[in-house]
Amino acid sequence: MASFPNPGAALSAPDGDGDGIPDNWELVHGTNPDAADADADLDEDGHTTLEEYWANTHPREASSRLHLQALHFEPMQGRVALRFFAPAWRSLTVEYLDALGESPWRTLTQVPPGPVGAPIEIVDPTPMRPARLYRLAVLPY
Ligand SMILES: [Ca+2]
Ligand SMILES: [Ca+2]
Ligand SMILES: [Ca+2]
Repeated sequence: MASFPNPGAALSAPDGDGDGIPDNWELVHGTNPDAADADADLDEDGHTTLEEYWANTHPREASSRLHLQALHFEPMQGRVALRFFAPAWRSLTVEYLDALGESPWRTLTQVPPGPVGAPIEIVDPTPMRPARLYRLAVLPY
């Protein structure tokens, strides 16, 4: 599960069509800076272009999307490993809940922004429970 907090008015780069995505990002990624098309999902990866901008993934490559894999390794003695691709220049937090409806989400770890996107694998130090929900949150930058 991935979530995308609204970066709101923090954006200062020019955004000619007012769709929340700066012109320069649209030009680099092949979307139209003159048409508000933030809701489009050009590569049909399940994420809108606005979500892809927040996650700094590519809106025209379906393999480029923010997603979280949970893995269970036997040698890890009941620990859960999480694998995801951290896009360049975005801060992420990995959060969890132990039951649906619990609140708020708790932080498992934070991933600081870096210049190069990189695959990340972390291990939840808590022994595996009957249920635990994880999500990736992209932080405003
Ligand atoms: Ca725009
Ligand atoms: Ca997409
Ligand atoms: Ca994509």
